[in-house]
Amino acid sequence: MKLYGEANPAPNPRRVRIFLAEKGVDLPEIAIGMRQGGHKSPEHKARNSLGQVPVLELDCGTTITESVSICRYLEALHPAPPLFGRDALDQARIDMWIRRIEFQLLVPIGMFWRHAHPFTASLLQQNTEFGESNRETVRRALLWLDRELADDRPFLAGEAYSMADIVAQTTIDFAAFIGLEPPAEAGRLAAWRERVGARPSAGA
Ligand SMILES: N[C@@H](CCC(=O)N[C@@H](CS)C(=O)NCC(=O)O)C(=O)O
Repeated sequence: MKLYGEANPAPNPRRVRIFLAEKGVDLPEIAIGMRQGGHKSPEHKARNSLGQVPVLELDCGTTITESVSICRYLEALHPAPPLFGRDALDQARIDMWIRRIEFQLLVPIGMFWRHAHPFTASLLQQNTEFGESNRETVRRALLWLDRELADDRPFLAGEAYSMADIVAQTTIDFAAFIGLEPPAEAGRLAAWRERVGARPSAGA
């Protein structure tokens, strides 16, 4: 089994590294070299036609190309500790939070990154006005998330740390890296970030 990824701050490969660290599973990652365009090489596109990372390549040559799907596969191989839920309700809540973070937060963060950030300016035709408009969308989404944590539950989907926390942590850390820091008044979100950031897996 081979894992293709990229060093931080790339958020999606980091999801898999944090997941593996939480599981205590050693699966070294092969860095694809995004800055050199390695993810768009014919060799990598044969693994993932979208030219993205992470990719998990099985020994039979089959590839899994979505970070959450890779983690679900690894969860089946290494069930303990469970990071996708112990029972039906846990599983549904974790799935719900993964989808909410991806749609409410990751989409506008991605749009800001693609259309307003100087780093990506040479990679595509930017619409900076549209890109900048996502700054406010992200801010509102982070404040919404802060309100959602008002019941003081320790983790996003409830009492137990889960894949939902990994998705949110990597997304929000990336947002901060590109200049979209959570608003200062989002105190519950800050406390949650500190909690997940203190786990040894956060260094992955
Ligand atoms: N939904 C995919 C997204 C993967 C993704 O966008 N990866 C980024 C790196 S963090 C990438 O490869 N970007 C290059 C591109 O989209 O061309 C997943 O979760 O694995």
